[in-house]
Amino acid sequence: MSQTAAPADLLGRLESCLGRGGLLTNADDLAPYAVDWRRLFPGRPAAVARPANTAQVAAVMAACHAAGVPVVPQGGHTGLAGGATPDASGGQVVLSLARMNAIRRVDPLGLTLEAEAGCILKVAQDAAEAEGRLLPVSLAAEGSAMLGGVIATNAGGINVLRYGMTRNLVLGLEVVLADGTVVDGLRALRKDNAGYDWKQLFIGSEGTLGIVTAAILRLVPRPRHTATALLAVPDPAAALRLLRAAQDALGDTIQAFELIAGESLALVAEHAGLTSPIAEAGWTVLMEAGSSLEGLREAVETLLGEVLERGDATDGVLAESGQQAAALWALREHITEAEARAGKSVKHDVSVPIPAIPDFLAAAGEALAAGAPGTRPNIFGHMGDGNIHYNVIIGPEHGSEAINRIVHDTVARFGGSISAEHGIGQYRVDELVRHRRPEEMALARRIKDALDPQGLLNPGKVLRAGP
Ligand code: 2HG
Ligand code: ZN
Repeated sequence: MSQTAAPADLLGRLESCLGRGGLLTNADDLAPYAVDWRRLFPGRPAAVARPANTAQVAAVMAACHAAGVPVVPQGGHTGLAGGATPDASGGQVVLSLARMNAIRRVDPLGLTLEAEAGCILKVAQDAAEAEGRLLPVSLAAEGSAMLGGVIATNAGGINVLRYGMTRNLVLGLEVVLADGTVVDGLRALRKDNAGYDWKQLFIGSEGTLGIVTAAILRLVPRPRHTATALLAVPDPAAALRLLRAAQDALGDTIQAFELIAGESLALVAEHAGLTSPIAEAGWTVLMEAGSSLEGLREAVETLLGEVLERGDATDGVLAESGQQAAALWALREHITEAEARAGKSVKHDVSVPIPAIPDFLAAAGEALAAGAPGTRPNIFGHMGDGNIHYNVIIGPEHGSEAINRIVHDTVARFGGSISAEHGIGQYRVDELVRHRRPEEMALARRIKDALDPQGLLNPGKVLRAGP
């Protein structure tokens, strides 16, 4: 639906249900909600609704539904696919969940945390930590990302190989539907096989099927010991041999296994001023294991000795303290920012079956060199999950669509996905159509039509706008 302005009586109605400060309409106030942090997806909201509780979200949705006005839900604004910004019509209402930020309960024995959608991920992590527990969703944007967005995008991050995607951590969910109906599924149950597990529909739907207002998340016992190591490896195949050896030696204590290209560390050195403590290498692995049992460090030391001996790693450092571990992670966490400073880049958040990673990387490199000479790949990601951020820094002569196609077509050859963790947003809508089977797209459309028959929920995200 492409309206050009929200009707004035709708804005009056929203103001009366949200109270003073709950509705923003003047241009200066709207500006921060109009564009994503990378400033790639600018839009123009008609207004920004800032409800303070679920009843107000329901009232906003009911009013917009009655007026036929689209709603774009927004959390911490840290997404990379333009999923939370309005279009430029001036006819969409942004629904910010930022005021709904309460942590309602942490249960250290039942291992659950209940919080509202606007709660910042880091705040929720800290609340779990205060009880000796771990909320195991960890990503670079955790200081700003909000739980509602983390759930709506089924966020991934660095600990997926041990704990799964956000989807695996949501026990209960409360959502508001397009017409304002509140569906309360806030059950703190590990096992709940009663009927359809409908919450899974909303997790990862990027606000196109309903608004996440609160959730109960699964916590885990916080491992008492952590071992973090940075290793130089000769090539991605050696990194996979290292992964296999780490799986054999450390089992599921491995909680992060990140691959970083030499070029990525060079960008971090150049643009963020952080340098790696180990010798320059074509590829680097940052791995971390955690356990409450004694002997973890010794097991990691033995593993490192063996892989260095075999030549699967050529240099390495095992952090001696939490501070050193944080310094190793800082190298990884600054890649996105360093890339942004290096110029224009085209992001690819792809996954392939783990054993195929070396061949995929070689094939993508060849395809880019042939199809888009002069581009500079910035390759890093969650190798332990098969998820590579195959970003490409481009010059003015390069077109981003052509580069998307080159990388995504290579991904398709290896049976991969065009989005492992960032989602589709508006950025990948057309590529999704190219890469998913028509039956899968038709099924998605039937689900969308059933839950949002007027197409008012975040139109143009995930699926093309309109019927
Ligand atoms: C990460 O793994 C994030 O750091 C961001 O998913 C990736 O900047 C990117 O492309
Ligand atoms: Zn990532």
